[in-house]
Amino acid sequence: MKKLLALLLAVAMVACMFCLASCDSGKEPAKDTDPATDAPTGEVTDPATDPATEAPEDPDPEYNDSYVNLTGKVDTANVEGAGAKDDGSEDAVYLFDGDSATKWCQIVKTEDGTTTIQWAMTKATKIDAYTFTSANDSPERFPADWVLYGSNDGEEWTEVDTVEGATRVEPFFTESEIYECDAPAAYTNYKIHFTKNGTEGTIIYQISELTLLGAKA
Ligand SMILES: [Ca+2]
Ligand SMILES: [Ca+2]
Repeated sequence: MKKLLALLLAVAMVACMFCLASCDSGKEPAKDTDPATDAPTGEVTDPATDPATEAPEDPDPEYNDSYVNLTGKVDTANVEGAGAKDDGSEDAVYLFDGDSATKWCQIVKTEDGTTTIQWAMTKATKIDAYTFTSANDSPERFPADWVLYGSNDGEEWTEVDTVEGATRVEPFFTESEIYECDAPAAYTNYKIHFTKNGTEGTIIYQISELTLLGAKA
């Protein structure tokens, strides 16, 4: 009987040691798959959620009936229009990044309260229409009056479109109606002279996206 008890005790001890060992080894893989360390890395490198992979030249389904999105043909190295921030984080180039979370925001200090943004296309491109997207705050900064010009030498400019009394676009991050150009033609350079925003006395203009559209043939 004593022998049997001793044997049972020995078996129990071995089983217990085995259990401890396997619990221990079970902890190791858990450290490697810790979501706190792995998840953020996965998000940053996930191509599906990286804004840089969202090519703006892809036709936007919203315009499929009449237009294709030509914003990807903007030469982003040749966009002029300083923003309000010294670090350049609100410059006009952010109108063309396909991200409504970034914006062009300019505090106008000219006497007549007007300001101009300018950009080049990678090649002469006919812009038939365009939209503005509102930004993340302050809807009163949305422009009301402007003139769009085109040029092929950067010196002689031709009026392409004039808008007066545009409807302020709300809520935040919302795309405007489609503004159709009065006199579209192929140009390598474009500029917009903003002459008035939506609120008397406001000297700040802001838009998050400028989407350029070409009519379908
Ligand atoms: Ca943007
Ligand atoms: Ca028009």
